[in-house]
Amino acid sequence: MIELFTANTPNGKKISIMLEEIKYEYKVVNIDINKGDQFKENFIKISPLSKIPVIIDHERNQTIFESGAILIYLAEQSGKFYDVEERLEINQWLMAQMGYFGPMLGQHHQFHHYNPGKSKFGEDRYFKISERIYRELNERLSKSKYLAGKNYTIADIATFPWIARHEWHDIGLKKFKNLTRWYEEISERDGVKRGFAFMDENELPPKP
Ligand SMILES: N[C@@H](CCC(=O)N[C@@H](CS)C(=O)NCC(=O)O)C(=O)O
Repeated sequence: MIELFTANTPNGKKISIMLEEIKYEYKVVNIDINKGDQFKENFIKISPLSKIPVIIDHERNQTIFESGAILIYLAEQSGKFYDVEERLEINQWLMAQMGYFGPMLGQHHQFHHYNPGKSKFGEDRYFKISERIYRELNERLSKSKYLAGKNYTIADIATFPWIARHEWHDIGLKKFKNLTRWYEEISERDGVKRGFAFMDENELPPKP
């Protein structure tokens, strides 16, 4: 059994979606990051950077933090969404999500959604970067069905919950035809729907 320490955020949803996709049994432990649960001593023991998500795989007595590392672990364990022959391509798109799409869109959330009016520089900078990410993903998806090629992989699972915050981004997902095609298709997957609703049974990926 997997114990998933998490919150209802894009990084959290990457792992609930993956666990639903591979049909693993798991139990959710809610970490309230707004109240500071991530800084509690017991949590830091399993999450040295005080961040969700973290999993404990009780069968293998293994604790893993960092969502990209968790996705790779679950993909290797299950043999799904991380084909050996496609691994180099998958790794590149997964790392791009971890080091670029997620952190930049996360800053856009901070300036544009949570704290508008506090910093024009921050708002403009991350709006432009987010728009650029939409353009770049749209371009990639004009040549490739999924991010890493013809198959749905953990690179898509990592990126999807971030694009699912498109209403916060205010960029206009629909203007990006290929990204919208990819987004709509992934939104319809049963595992994605279940993983999206892991903390709120009525939550669905928002329509483009
Ligand atoms: N690179 C990390 C980022 C995780 C992350 O930023 N988690 C946020 C919530 S989405 C968090 O736990 N923030 C609490 C904090 O940093 O105090 C990953 O992908 O796992």
